[in-house]
Amino acid sequence: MTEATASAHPNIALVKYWGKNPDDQWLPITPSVSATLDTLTTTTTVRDASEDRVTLDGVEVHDAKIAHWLAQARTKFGLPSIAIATESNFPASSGLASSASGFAALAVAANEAFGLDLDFSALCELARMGSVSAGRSMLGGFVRLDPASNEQVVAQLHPRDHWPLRMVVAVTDPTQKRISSTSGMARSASTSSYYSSWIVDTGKDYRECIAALADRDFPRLSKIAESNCCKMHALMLSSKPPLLYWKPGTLAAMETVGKLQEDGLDVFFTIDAGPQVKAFCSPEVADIVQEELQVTPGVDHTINCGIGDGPSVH
Ligand code: 2P0
Repeated sequence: MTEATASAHPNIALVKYWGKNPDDQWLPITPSVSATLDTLTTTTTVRDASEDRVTLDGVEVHDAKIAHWLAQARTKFGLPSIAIATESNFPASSGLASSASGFAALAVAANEAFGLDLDFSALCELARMGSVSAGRSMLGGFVRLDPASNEQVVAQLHPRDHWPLRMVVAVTDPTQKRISSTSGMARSASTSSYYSSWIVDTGKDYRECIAALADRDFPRLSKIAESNCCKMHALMLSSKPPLLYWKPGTLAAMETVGKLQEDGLDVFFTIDAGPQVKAFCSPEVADIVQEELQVTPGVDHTINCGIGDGPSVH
């Protein structure tokens, strides 16, 4: 039997991706920068089968996103019928980037199981065919995804030991979001009058973020990451009908981060297409950030992560 297992971690964007290239659904319209996490992990086993089957956390499902990926991957890379069994140690589809770790693990496992022998660029493409952000989980540390790059679209900016930041996730609602990122960003592109400004601003934020990371300049990174995140949520809110991913606990956790900043702590927030708040901070203050977020009203629980590595084959 042909079988392989691979693991990958989610990544959290410091400069966000929200919008596809209209001519290439596997490429974003803007560049983005992320940090790959440790602790949160998706592990996926693939093997050949008489028909496609998908099991998520032990339950057989029909997952439209995986079915779409299979159809694309079959056409482009000649995948046979496969059984996919995938498990994550964190909630799926709730703004914790489970599709990024999921499709990164799936691409690596499929490449291994079926001897596709893809180079890094093709392997990233296979991951991006599931979710664009999965391309960023193909590497550890600090990663950029630049659709206009003359070199690799996905590249590592720095390995994880360049800057051992921590990230505390304040989980305010672990249930699945109602509007997927794919449909949300299509709505923003077609209905928001802010969309063209978002594209221009994100290009600037991308360059600023890369400079802040290179210098390990926390105040500069904090300012650009919070600003870019808030611009993405303004874009979401300006879509018609509006996209509101926040819960009351999301705002309360943002306030907690703001109070900790006033106390002089190196911490900033970022929020994705879901209600969880991610607080990046220096390692010295991670425990106090976690304690304060844990007692914030509306926060269900917290998870404390470091910067992690790229995918691994078992
Ligand atoms: C990001 N997000 O840069 C942004 C911020 C969500 C908000 O990448 O349509 O699951 O599958 O390419 O990759 C989530 O979008 O979307 C995402 P598709 P994906 O992290």
